[in-house]
Amino acid sequence: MEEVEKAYYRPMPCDPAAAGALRLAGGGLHFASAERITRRGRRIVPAGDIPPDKLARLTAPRPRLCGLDLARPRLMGILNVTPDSFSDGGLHVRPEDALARAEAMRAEGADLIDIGGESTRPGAEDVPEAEELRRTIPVIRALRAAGFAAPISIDTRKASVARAAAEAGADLFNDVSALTFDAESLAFARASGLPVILMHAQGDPKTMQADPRYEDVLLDVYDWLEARIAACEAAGIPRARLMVDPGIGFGKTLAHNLALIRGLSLFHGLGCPVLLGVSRKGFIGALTGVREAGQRLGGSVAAGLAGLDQGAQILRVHDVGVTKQAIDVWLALNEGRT
Ligand code: HH2
Repeated sequence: MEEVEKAYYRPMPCDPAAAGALRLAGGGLHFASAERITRRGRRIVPAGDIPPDKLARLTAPRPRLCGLDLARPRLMGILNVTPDSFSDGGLHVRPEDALARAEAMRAEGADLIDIGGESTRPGAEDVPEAEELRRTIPVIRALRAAGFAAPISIDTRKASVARAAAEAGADLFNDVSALTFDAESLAFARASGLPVILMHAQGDPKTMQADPRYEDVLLDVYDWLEARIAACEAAGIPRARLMVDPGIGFGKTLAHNLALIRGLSLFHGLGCPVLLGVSRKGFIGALTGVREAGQRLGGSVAAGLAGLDQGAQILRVHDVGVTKQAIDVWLALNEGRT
């Protein structure tokens, strides 16, 4: 019997008044057609041609995340408490500085804060567990002690760090290894009940940019995330608790990163909220020649809005205030769509 080729459907956002327009993931964007993609080619089909189970995944409203309605875009402010992160390393190492930064991002419009104690920039070395705990936990404790009310996510690949962070008051587990780095992570994620961000990466930070290769980056990343969701479900973590992220810059060339951003709406087919992290990243430097990460604001905003055009529910950013301003204008221009 001839093997049936797997088909993927990328919803193509359109005017809400278009004939047959459906809401994308219960949010403000609509689609009336989709790109039907196989490993042999692509063609555009009406939304009515999408198989019902796949259409249901694309249209179902996403559950609230830590109380946040994901029908409109949300901002995750980055707080790296590391000496060596690629753009904000060393700035917020003391808990009082981290606290001030978190409060400032909140005031600028961050809906949640992502705290990381290990740089995962290309070439970064692993950080020992004790050191990562020492960097992150006092900051989370200080934030909660100060009455910081927004959700906090812990950006870590280690179950022990995620556990201690949750005990200190973190609400979300953001794992750039999608629960593959630490054998304990699946079990911890299940038992804790925390929402989890599953991010795609090829290889580990030390070597991931050496020579990344894919057959078709968009479809390969989709398949990988789909398999990670299946592994989570098999371990007792419901899909309703998961978010997905294509992992811009994690084992990807410039062409790979661009293909993932252009095709981002494909990932709604996984039935989970989509998070995009483009802020200040190397691909912006590669495109523009801007070497200083802190000077990549224009490119970060442009790439972030491209993600919103594809229905991304969460943007992970360093520059909260300016991105919030851009989102507010984007929302007004899309009025009736959002
Ligand atoms: N990017 C970085 C770290 N964590 N988490 C998710 N879910 N998505 C991302 O794109 C992502 C992430 C890398 O950026 P940054 O935290 O700014 O730098 P560093 O790893 O050097 O601390």
